[in-house]
Amino acid sequence: MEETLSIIKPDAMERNLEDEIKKIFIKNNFEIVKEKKVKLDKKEAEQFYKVHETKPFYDDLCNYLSSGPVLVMVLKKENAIADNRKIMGSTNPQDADQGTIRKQFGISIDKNSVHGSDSKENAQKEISFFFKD
Ligand code: IDP
Ligand code: MG
Repeated sequence: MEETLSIIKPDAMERNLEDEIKKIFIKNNFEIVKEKKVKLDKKEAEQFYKVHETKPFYDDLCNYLSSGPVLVMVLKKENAIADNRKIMGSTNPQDADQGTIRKQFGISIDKNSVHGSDSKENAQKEISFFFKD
């Protein structure tokens, strides 16, 4: 069994899509083992997205992630990290496959509704960033 971190981002929270998105995870055999609704401040968003600090979109990204509440979840199943990335779809919703969360709900490359860890190492880091027990 593997765990990954998922975040329902502010654009999806604003549109009250959290239950609909959670149902997609459950239907795809993920167990939601932990969840909490949080509002990050800018500093926390900067820490979370530190891997992107040299990117031109970093500041906008951190402003956006800290712009409203998000739902943070630990999802568990076999191959959770890769399988979550698969059902999320490509970063840019325009490029995402039919049936993916980003295709269905994403508005733009920045407002793409969900985050998912991209590797074992980052999953561990991201889970402990939000759930320190
Ligand atoms: P991912 O979320 O699919 O893993 P990353 O490359 O890790 O994509 O980028 C993190 C987040 O930064 C993306 O989800 C998206 O919200 C934002 N982002 C990525 N590339 C761009 C861009 O070119 N312009 C604006 N925002 C971007
Ligand atoms: Mg990423």
